[in-house]
Amino acid sequence: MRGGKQLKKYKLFHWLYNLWHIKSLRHNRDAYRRYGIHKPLFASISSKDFPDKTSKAWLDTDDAALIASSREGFSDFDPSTRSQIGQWSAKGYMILEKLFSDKEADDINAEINRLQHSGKLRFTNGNKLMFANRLSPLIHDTCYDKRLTSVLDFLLDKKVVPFQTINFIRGSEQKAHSDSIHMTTYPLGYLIAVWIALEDITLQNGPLFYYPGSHKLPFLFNSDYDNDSSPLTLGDKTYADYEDMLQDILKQNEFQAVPFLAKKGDVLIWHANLVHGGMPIKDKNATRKSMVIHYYADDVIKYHEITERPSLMKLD
Ligand SMILES: O=C(O)CCC(=O)C(=O)O
Repeated sequence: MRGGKQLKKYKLFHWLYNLWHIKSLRHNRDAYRRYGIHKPLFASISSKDFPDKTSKAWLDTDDAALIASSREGFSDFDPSTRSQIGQWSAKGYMILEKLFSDKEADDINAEINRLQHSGKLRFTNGNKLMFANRLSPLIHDTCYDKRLTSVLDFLLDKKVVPFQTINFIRGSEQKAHSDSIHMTTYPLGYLIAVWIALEDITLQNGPLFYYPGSHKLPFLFNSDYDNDSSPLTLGDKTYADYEDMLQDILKQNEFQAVPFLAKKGDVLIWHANLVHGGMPIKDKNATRKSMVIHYYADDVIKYHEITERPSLMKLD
């Protein structure tokens, strides 16, 4: 194991890093008070600190088909969006076709290209271009685009704030996972993600896939795969152990993976616990330009279950 990785096992390393970035943790202050968490903002935090393990989002505790249409703002959406909001509780995703024009997608692609060439944006974690929203007013403004946030705010019945953007030039080929173990909230259910196709997607260029209905599976935590931490160190399981556990759960259920064969400008919105990933790339030369935006609800506790770190939010 490399030195950096080894160091990250120790919670002390995270506490010092968090103290250094304490301003970016202030977003949790009111929520800690509201939910009775008596810990310093820089301390480790995990599901062990919270009493319950199920979503409290309104469309998870009740059925959107029954309750959404009577909520203020519902009639402002177009018929397709209204119908898909009604199916949110059952499906855990929705698709907004051609939400972005070709020109808007091209402008984002040109911006990402420019940021890469200037050296400001580099691949990390394999083939991810992270946090372009912190570098570019165009990407930043895209995260706050009302066409997106009006739907997201409605789905969570809370104001959303972007946590991160991830741009891909090629398919991720990422194995099935739920975002909730990466970006976790208390109460649960208050993460939501948007995936924007920045070019046409085919089976050749490694589409995103998702399992409709899988958001109803139990939320998974470190304790579910023996990855519990000690007071000073994180658990010793690997991310592959999490992926294997989820594969086993998927096998025991009837879910069918669906590829998102999007047209440029189409958007997929997914639930905090919807299982998804990236399909294999068949044409190794093909690009698959896309952008993910992960949002949290503004007023909940935001953290990362796997690493037990509170989320660092650069709010503006
Ligand atoms: O775009 C992809 O292939 C995967 C993206 C993803 O899984 C994520 O951002 O959570």
